[in-house]
Amino acid sequence: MPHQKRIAIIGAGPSGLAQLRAFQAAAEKGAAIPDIVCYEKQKDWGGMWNYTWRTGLDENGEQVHGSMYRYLWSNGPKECLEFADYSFDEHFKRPISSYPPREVLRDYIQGRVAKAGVRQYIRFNNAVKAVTFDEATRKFTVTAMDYSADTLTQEEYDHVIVATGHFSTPNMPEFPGFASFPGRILHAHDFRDAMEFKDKDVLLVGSSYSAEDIGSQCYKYGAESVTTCYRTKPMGYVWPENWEEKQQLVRVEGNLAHFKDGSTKRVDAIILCTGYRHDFPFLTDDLRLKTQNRLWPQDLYEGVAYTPNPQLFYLGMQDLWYSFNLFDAQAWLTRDMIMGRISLPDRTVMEALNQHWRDEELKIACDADAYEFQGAYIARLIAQSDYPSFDIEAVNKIFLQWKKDKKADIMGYRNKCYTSVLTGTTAVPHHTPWLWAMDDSQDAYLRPPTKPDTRRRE
Ligand code: FAD
Ligand code: NA7
Repeated sequence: MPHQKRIAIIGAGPSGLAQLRAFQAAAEKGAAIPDIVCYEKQKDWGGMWNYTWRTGLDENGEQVHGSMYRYLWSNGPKECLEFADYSFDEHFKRPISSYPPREVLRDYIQGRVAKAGVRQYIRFNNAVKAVTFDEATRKFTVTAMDYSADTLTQEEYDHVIVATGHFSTPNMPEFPGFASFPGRILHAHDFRDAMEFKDKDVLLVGSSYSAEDIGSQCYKYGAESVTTCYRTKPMGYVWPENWEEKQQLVRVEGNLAHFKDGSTKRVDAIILCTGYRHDFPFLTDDLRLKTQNRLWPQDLYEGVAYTPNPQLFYLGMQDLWYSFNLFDAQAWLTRDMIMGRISLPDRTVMEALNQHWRDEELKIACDADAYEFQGAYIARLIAQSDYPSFDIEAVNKIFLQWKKDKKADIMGYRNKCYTSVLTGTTAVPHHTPWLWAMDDSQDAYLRPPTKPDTRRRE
């Protein structure tokens, strides 16, 4: 009898779930799949899309994974992330808007895997503490803390797939004067509810997605003023009247923030929207991916197989334009590499290809180059597996339109509708414009509004 491979998946967020669905899809077609264990430190699946009120440490003393906050709505069109094997139409049975709130997207993510019946593979409340590799046996040992059983387990695997995300461990710079700032200083990772900053003057450090969206949340829920500051380049949108974009923060004195151009602003709170670090505290150094948040992390053959030890895989470690469908393309490819349907070339060949794609990445000059680069990457992966193909050119066009819509109206772009490249269904506008839609629950989203919400400051 041939040896049945054992594989460990770490994380049951969209990437880990994509991996489970990929194996289940192969089993559905009659293939013999490996023995699978998915470790998840939270009590439920969904990864980052689970909301938690907690910050700092969780109920087990583990680092809280979640960085999502109340009132978060998708920041890109859902038509750009739709699973090619499970459409929004199939899940919701009717057209919905293009920018659903977090809870609605979470429901969509879990709908596919509930249908596939893969929950049985997941050990919830299990935090992976260590992964080591034995050169002699060529096996990994995964040590995990099972908090439900209060037991430390150790098991051997032929492959490990790291799907722990990379938007959880904050990159947290310090600026002179922080130690004596009289207000609250927090990282975006710990931001939970914009109502906390109602009537406050808020400063956000950074000029990317978090600064833009948390600033917009603060504006929407009644901050007195919003100031964002940039290190490299401004976001450059047409902001509301009480929103100012400044050069880099240089220091604070009491409540007074000083910026590089010499200007100042009195602020009540500072939110560091300074990004995240790829962090794998459970991996030995020889197994640990070391990268910034970029489109082509080095050492990952086809963006997934860890070149120094290709029995180890990473999912979703790229800077994300595409997301759920990117994880899927990676998961299907990883499955086929593990099941021997795709063979890996020699290390030198893998390294040369990695370098080739890094060189191509370095030529990227604008946003369109970036999502086209990632779209072409996904197309390459899909061509090698049986993941259903979809019209990536058309999705790139939606990204282009999204960028234009944001430029035209940063507070109104979420009211726009796009057409699914899978089903041809055009989204319908949400019943309430985003700026006025205060309740982000799935119930409120899916039912007509009963009364206007008046929480927004006039
Ligand atoms: P995650 O979703 O982060 O899941 C990783 C899982 O691994 C978690 O469940 C975690 O508990 C588990 N885990 C971690 N360490 C361990 C361990 N040691 N042991 C066991 N389990 C572990 N993407 C979009 O497409 N659209 C958006 O609008 C969008 N908005 C975002 C807003 C915010 C504030 C953030 C932070 C991210 C956003 N993203 C968005 C990106 C988002 O990260 C991805 O959509 C997606 O969640 C990544 O999936 P993942 O499975 O790779 O990682
Ligand atoms: P990003 O997209 O990685 O952006 C990080 C931002 O933080 C970026 O503007 C950086 O400026 C800025 N940054 C980093 N370090 C500093 C320091 N020391 N000083 C000033 N500014 C700094 O992270 P986000 O959190 O915005 O987005 C990550 C995900 O979360 C994304 O997928 C969203 O959907 C939600 P730079 O441009 O490098 O000068």
